[in-house]
Amino acid sequence: MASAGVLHERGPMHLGSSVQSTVKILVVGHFGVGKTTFVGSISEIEPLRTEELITEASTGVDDLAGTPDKTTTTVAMDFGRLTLSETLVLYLFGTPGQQRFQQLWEDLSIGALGALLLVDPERLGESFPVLDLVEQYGLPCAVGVNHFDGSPSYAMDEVREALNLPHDTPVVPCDVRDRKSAADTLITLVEYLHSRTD
Ligand SMILES: Nc1nc2c(ncn2[C@@H]2O[C@H](COP(=O)(O)OP(=O)(O)OP(=O)(O)O)[C@@H](O)[C@H]2O)c(=O)[nH]1
Ligand SMILES: [Mg+2]
Repeated sequence: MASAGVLHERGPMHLGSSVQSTVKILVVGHFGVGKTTFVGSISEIEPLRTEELITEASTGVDDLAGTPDKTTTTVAMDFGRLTLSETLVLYLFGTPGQQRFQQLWEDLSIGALGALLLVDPERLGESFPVLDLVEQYGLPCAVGVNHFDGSPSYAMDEVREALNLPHDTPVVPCDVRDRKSAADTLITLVEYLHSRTD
């Protein structure tokens, strides 16, 4: 199975000749939960970002309370790549978090095998519209609980219960800024996807 021990330094890298499977994964979550940070932390190629400055037009639309230092937002997608083993490569597509870009899910979800749902335990309520989309597009998902500095820590089962998740949905702690943590979270998702095909 996959292992985070193969994390490569970032750079221009071609796919190895031993690669047998490429898997498309969506990285989803509400506004400002850390999707772009996650893809940037983990990608072995220079990540593609589509960030625009948050302008006054978003006043009253985007809730900046949880991330007051945030100045940009994703307007189309993030893209990155992670080689998980000699034979398995993940292509990561981060979705925009703002509800007004929801129609992009239609295209982004095509061919995706599953989704990593990032949640902020302090703003769990904002995850429900995203969970609805995950369900609508039929994406099996694992949940990464992004622990922001200074926020209290929560038991994973509390998060599972609050989000009303099925008992077999993996719920794991995750620091989106940390490459190893991000890789471990993706491995949890891949193992879950694999277990569903057994
Ligand atoms: N202090 C702190 N900041 C964090 C942590 N995790 C994420 N952040 C910050 O939270 C913000 C998250 O921003 P993004 O990664 O752009 O979030 P996003 O989900 O892509 O946002 P949208 O695309 O606008 O929906 C960034 O400013 C991160 O540096 C954390 O654990 N602690
Ligand atoms: Mg983003």
